[in-house]
Amino acid sequence: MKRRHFLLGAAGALATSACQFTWLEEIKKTHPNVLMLIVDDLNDWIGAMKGHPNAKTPNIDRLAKAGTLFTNAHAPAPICGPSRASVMTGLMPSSTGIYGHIKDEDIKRANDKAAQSIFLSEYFREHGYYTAAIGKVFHQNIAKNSFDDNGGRVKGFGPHAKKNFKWDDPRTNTDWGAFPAQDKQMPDYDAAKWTAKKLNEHHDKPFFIACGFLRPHAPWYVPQKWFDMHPIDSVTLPPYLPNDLNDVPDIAKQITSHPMMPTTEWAIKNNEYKNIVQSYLASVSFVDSCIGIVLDALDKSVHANNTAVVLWGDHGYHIGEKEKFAKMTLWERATRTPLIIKPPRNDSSFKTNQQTSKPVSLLDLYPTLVKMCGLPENKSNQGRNLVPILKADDIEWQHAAVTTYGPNNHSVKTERYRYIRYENGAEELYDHSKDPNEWENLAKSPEYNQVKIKLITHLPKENAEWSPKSYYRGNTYFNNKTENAMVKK
Ligand SMILES: [Ca+2]
Ligand SMILES: [Ca+2]
Repeated sequence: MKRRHFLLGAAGALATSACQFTWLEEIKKTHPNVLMLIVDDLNDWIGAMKGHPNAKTPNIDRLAKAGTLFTNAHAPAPICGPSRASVMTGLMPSSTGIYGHIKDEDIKRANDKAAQSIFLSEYFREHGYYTAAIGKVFHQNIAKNSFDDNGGRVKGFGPHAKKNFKWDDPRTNTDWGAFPAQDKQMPDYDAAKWTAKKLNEHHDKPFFIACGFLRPHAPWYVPQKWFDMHPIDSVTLPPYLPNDLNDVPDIAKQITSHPMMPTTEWAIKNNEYKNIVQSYLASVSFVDSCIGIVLDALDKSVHANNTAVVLWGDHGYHIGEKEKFAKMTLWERATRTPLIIKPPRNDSSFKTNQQTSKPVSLLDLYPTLVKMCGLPENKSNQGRNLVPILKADDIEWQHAAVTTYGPNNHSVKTERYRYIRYENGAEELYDHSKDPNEWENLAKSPEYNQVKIKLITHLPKENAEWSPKSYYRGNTYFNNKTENAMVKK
């Protein structure tokens, strides 16, 4: 258990109570605190990313200015369970076989590779950090013993109206409307307050504190004042192309079929499209205010100068684009999510007020935070250390961001292109330099053959079998995958 004494070893015999404070200050210069903020189902509708002209997120925007905003960051998987498992284990879904949801306690039982993993928080704890978390960090909660202190998570996604307002299907949380009356009735508000309190405490070790917010995950219920911030008459609809799916392969339609969700045609016909856009914008503004509570607490605390802050959404979300209100696709709307890394203020080697369009993955968080905090590399990490980008954006970066949705269905995103290849060999290709909405599938155009050959080199070399511990039952394609994995078990 050499690792457990990593920081203590560095301090040597100095750790007497009289000089403990100075000792801790010294330790934190090379081993800063980490505050990790996770926002469920957050797409690029934040002010700093200009994903929607009506987005109002002053707190997330000020965090972005204080560090680096990755405008081309993508989830390892476009669905909560595998995306979070990937961030916390540092392993790709194509290595762990976690393609669908998974119970927290089953992550390390998914397959042999997953069993070897050390959760990000455990790695920090093993190297002398105090760790604490609240809310939705893993898919369900906070995996048992994965943090020293566990503030828990309320069941579900917050208070629910007695009767759904607009959409009522027991297979989904999807519904929208102004509810409940006050912010303090929302679990995200409590999570922010709990985290603020932790930041106000003295800690005798560097800390790693995580806070997992639920909004803008559906139901899009937040108090009326957040709807008032986005008056319905001022709401702009996102770019929408009817019949956009006419040029995608059948398998793309199969894996992205979500029969429990409203379709865009339904929303237009029932005059609900603007209401849904408004409720998602309101949910984002609400969660932004909770993030503000935490950031204000950090700013006022003794930890203000030696704490790195990282904010990420676990994947994006379609708000009507490509005929759906859903995540769970390999397209830009579902893979792209905000990633902000703010360095500790007392380390001037990092850039602030920087935006980068280099393609990166949330998988890169583990090795990046380990490096930022002066811990030894975890050799099993499959992501990339982003610290060189945090120090200068003009470096060479030949990498692509890979998103996986089901075994051997992958999307590769570079600065210019998105290439998708499904398990049956079907393909899509989009050129973002002229088609940021991914409307025109160029995969069959011969002039792009050379481009495709290059993009294919980024596909994962390993495609683990679907783990019998993982499950997703939402459409025929995934129902069959889940059932087959169970039978094989
Ligand atoms: Ca999610
Ligand atoms: Ca199309």
